[in-house]
Amino acid sequence: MKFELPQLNYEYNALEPYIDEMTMRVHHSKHHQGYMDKFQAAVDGVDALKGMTAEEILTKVDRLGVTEDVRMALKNNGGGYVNHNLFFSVMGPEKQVDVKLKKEIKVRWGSVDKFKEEFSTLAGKHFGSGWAWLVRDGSGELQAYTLANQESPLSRGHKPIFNLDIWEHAYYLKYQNRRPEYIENWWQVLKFL
Ligand code: MN3
Repeated sequence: MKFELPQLNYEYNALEPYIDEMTMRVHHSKHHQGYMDKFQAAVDGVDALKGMTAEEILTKVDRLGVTEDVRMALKNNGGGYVNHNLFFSVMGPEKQVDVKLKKEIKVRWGSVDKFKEEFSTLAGKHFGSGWAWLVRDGSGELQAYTLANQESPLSRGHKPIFNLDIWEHAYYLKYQNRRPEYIENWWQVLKFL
């Protein structure tokens, strides 16, 4: 399969002042592109993967019967590609509130504010590079957790709803070591809540 880099449906400066233009530009055109190119190269090297979507590959990444080097290349770069596709699509300059999701969050966490607090704490405490996730697990329940590096919830049978990038490249130019401030501001550009 020939993978494509989804274009943003907003400008690089559209998330200012919460996420700055330079961060968005480098993140999308360099980091995201880089993951995609390396993923493409790994997939092109294995005939059996050629008909599969990126999501299928990540879902089955531990059962593909490929060498450990290839498995890690698929996991890291395929995860990087798919995780960023979601991340850039769930943000925007205008809210598109998901009323049904909000209702479900209220049932599960008591209130949207309580959910945000828990999610922010998880994201703030995560050690090293990774992502914070809201997912639907195998039985359809909402779950919030963090995963290291570019690991995808798809590989554990969970369906991602939205994600927050907590790699330093996502915030360092503007926020340096102030990850909690980045997280707090990110809620402003998450479309759904
Ligand atoms: Mn990133």
